[in-house]
Amino acid sequence: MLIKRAKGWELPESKTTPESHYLNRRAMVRAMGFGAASIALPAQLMAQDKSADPSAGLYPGRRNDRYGVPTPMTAEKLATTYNNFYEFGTDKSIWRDAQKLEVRPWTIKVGGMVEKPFEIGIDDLLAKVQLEERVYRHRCVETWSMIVPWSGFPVRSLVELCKPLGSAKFIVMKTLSKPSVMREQRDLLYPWPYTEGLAMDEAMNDLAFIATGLYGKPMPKQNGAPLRLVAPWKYGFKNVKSIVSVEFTDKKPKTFWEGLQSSEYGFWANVNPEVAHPRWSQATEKPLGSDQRIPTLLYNGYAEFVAGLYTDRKAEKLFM
Ligand SMILES: Nc1nc2c(c(=O)[nH]1)N[C@H]1C(S)=C(S)[C@@H](COP(=O)(O)O)O[C@H]1N2
Ligand SMILES: [Mo]
Repeated sequence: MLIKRAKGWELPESKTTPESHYLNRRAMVRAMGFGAASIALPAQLMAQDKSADPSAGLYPGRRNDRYGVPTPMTAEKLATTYNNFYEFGTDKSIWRDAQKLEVRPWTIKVGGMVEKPFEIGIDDLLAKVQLEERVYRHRCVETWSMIVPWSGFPVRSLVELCKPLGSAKFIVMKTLSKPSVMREQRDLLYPWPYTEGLAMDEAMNDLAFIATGLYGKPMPKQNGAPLRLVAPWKYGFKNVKSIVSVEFTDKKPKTFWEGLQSSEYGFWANVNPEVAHPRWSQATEKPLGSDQRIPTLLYNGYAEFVAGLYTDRKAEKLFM
């Protein structure tokens, strides 16, 4: 997203090749404090790794096909090693650094225009919702795309738990602030913390999802553990990761990317192949792992579910 390095989104595919499983395993072994000898015991390691996350047994959620099951699914290895998570760095290969993020205990603060502000731990939240799995398209504004199975629950379930006032018009979500681990947060040129939001009717739409898992497992840290937004009809930057704050307001929030470059990134950010980014076309996209570009679809292929949200908003910049 390329403020400092205008051509970063054009990285040749050779530079975006994912790390091998071998490296992945090594990082895990190191993280767990075992020596090289343990590499011979992957099954045992996997077992220990699972028990390390108290929510591991909840995954995968039960598959919900109502919004389609797009294909082909992106390889797990690619989706978990090619990431945008600027808190850890501005290139795509932050997955190793992101392992330093501690996701337990994890508390989400609920406030703003609600009946009563409160805090809730991630495992208490997971106990209050019904997890399901949805296979969604993801379209980054930089023109790469993927299709992945998220586990999680509708944003609507979160809203209902939060009990916003009837006068609330937007839900705003923010990422953790932790410059000691999220090193890029020391760069004060960025309007940290990463902030995103939805209008209330968007948040209540069936498609709007809070993902807590990916590929049938708890959310990898690099993908936004322990919970992140997924609004698949919008450009990927709406999908704020590692959420610690949920607020309700009657004023349109200023989002992270708007704060950085409001001429290029807006609040609505709905996918539209006919509306170019000021610096590049949005007509096509490159699925991760593919050499071929494919046409991009209006609302990223979800028009039948969401187009109605915008019929009375024609005056807004809906597609940036
Ligand atoms: N906190 C935070 N959330 C974020 C980002 C980020 O840099 N920081 N990048 C966004 C962008 S641009 C995209 S495309 C997606 C990428 O999600 P993925 O790494 O799981 O594919 O996360 C979004 N959420
Ligand atoms: Mo993105």
